[in-house]
Amino acid sequence: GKEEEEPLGVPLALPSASLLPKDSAALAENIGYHSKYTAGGLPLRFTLPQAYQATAQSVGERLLERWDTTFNNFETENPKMAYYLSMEYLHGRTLSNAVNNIGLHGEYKDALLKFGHKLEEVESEEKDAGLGNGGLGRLASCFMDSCASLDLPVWGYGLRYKYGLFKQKIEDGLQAEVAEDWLDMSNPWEIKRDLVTYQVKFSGAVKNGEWVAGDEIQATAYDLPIPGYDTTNTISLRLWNVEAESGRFDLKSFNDGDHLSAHKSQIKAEDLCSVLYPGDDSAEGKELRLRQQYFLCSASMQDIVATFKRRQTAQVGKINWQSFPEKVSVQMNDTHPALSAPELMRILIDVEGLDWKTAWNIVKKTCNYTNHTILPEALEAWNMEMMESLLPRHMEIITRMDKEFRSSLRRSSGESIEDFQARLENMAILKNVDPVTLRKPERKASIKVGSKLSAAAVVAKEEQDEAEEPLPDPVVRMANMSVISAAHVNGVAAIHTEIVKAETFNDFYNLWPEKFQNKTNGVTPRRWLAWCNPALSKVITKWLGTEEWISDLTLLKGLEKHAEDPALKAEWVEAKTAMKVRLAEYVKENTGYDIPLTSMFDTQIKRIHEYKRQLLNIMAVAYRYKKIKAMSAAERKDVVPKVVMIGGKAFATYVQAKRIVQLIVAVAKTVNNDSEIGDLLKVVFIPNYNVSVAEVLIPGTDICQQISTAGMEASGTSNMKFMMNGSLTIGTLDGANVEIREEAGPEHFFLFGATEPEIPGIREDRAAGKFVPPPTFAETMDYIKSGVFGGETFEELLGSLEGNEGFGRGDYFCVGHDFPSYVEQLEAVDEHWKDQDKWVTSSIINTANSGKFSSDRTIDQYAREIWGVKPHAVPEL
Ligand code: NBG
Repeated sequence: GKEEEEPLGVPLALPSASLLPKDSAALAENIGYHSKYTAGGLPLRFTLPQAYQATAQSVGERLLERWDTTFNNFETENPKMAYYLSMEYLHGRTLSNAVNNIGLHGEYKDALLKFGHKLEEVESEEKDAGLGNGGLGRLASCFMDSCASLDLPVWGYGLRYKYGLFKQKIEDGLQAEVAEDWLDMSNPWEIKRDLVTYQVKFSGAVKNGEWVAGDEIQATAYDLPIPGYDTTNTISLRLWNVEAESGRFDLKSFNDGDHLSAHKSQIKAEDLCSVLYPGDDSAEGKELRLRQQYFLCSASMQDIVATFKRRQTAQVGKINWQSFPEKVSVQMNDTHPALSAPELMRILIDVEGLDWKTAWNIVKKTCNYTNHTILPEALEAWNMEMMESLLPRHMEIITRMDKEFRSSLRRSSGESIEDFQARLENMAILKNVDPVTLRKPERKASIKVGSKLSAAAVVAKEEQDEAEEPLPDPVVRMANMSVISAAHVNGVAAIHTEIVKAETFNDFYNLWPEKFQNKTNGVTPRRWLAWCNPALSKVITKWLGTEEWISDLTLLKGLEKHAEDPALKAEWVEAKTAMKVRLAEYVKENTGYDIPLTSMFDTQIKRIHEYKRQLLNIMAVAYRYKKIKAMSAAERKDVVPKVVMIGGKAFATYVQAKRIVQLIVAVAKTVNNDSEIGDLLKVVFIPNYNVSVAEVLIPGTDICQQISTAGMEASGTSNMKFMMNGSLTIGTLDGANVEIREEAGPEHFFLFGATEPEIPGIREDRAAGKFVPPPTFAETMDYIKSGVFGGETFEELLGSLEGNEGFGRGDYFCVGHDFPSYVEQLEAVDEHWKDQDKWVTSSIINTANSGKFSSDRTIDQYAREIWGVKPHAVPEL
């Protein structure tokens, strides 16, 4: 890296105490200074955007001070570090979280009031950093918060996409996507490190053992400070960016007058970081995506190695490579950063001169892999030819890894040769290759030139060749490579880990049972309870008599003994109502719909996906609507008034998901404008669901929907956020629902649907034509098809639920099967709601038992059981 070549400069002694004042008067002065000198915008005005920029600058300085202290401490004390590599971070907004985490919320609030601004309004000016698709990216951000708060020496690495996840609009009842240029206002939180740059090579060829690249791109580090709660410890999320470099500008073409191509190579390079790949639980096999993945892995691994060498040299005086795994642990967030392993091999062998065996021993003690999905379509497999042309040296390394793995595998006693070969082919890294050469297999015996076959025989042979299926392309299976090169492999909820062990990676589990662990996901209680739900937080703190729960969420358990106390219940309802008011205002402003506060607020928010079954939800809504319409006025008095809210983005090319959005929007329009129904039922599609929208929706929700087909949702994390905020859950036995129900107690959870072991049988019956649609389900299908919802018949959408094959899958997600038990449990929810006293107790009990789902617990387990890193508190400033 360039960093090594630059003179490091004279060390800057850091003051041991903070230089920056923190009282509100000084903060106001500081904000005034920044609005004049650094915030730009309109000269001598103090508009909201300007107030945001100035406040961000002021907070940013305070973070920088902490960040420097933390970095300096890690640099001089050289603790073992864990590095979290992720292609996605769904960071959301920074300002509100930062002022709260560093304990200056009140001070900044007062300071801004001096300018006539409300802190919440200033905070709302910030655009969400949406550098992720869904749960996987948000999990990474929650993990960063917990690592910092637990004083752990951890850094995150990712990419600085120019365009994050698209903005969703609803136009003419359909989803439309708009590019999200989140950096257009400049990002006041990032610190560009001009001296931290690395060259990342692509293409070319390996000549005499040396990789001569065809193309080189420079990665530049941008650091986002991640402040821990109630600690000085402020860690880094380092995002790599491709900068326009003078080196890439082709001066010769420019001088020759070919201005466009002079610019071209520059543009091509910058393209690398321009977009976040869409996809949550789906893989997109595009070359640009592979380039991005390698860019992340290469820049990060070079940085990690450089840091190791620098610290070892300074502390120990020499570099002992054997100690690398004692100083470094790498966590690969799904298979997207799987190239970390071969990249570390390349650096250790080609750059540092280690032999294969030594390097491999280091790599397999250093890397760890988290699996986040068992959906086969999401398991990445890269075309070998493409990989070879883009990363020729890595393809060599991967082939050798595969070869050694294959030859290390032994037949187990009683295993037939055929079974052994099948197992080997299932576990190997390379697929569709000749098992001996590990290359694309040659077609067997074609007709040799000059052979003595009759003309008829030649024709017959040619016909036969044509009829044969073309040989499938060899691919590199990233999941297999990850398992083979990782010290530890983990799933993200108990049931998911069991499936991983028993199915997805069963052969690996039998071979290396000690590698496999479960790490049930968690969410940060700071953003997802303490900061997003000020009303409930106040009540919790009052009744527990301490704020300690914010850093030790298990303390919430102390609420349970008051769950029947009328005084707590009254305060609980008041807090919930305040959050429902805030939510209703949001809905009014963003959709125009009025929603009645006394209704039950029922919410489903997540990416739109068939397995998440928003279709099941909206079909039950249609059924409810039909039923209410058929009721007499007297019967209607008994109906529980309900507001059903659904939010989420559909992958732009996922047609079926977009049709689901269309149906929800259509149902909403019809139901909400039906005067006969009035306030008994309201349906809202919440547009542009993202982190900051979730912060409003979750605290205001009474019941949340976690209704995926059993076995398909690895964990889910919104379910945990809802539980913390006192929402009840209706759900299947899937992902973290299983553990949520265990913690809350089954009487405070509404369970329905087939269980995971039952699903294959249900699908088989279906395919065998044995499925009889339940009458309520068939009736609802017909009702929707009749065109009640805006004249549309939704044939193609509903067709996927029909027949043995349907439009492809024949109700693969078992919507029809689960419909009756779902409707039954929705009725149980209504009954529970009618007894408000009982409901509020259930709500308190849910919050009280949500302690397990803090990401502090999850991260503590990663630190102890996978990374081997210890808390390393930085001295107070
Ligand atoms: C998602 C799962 C969720 C899980 C998150 C975080 C991917 C590939 N997986 O169920 O679908 O909560 O990961 O672990 O995005």
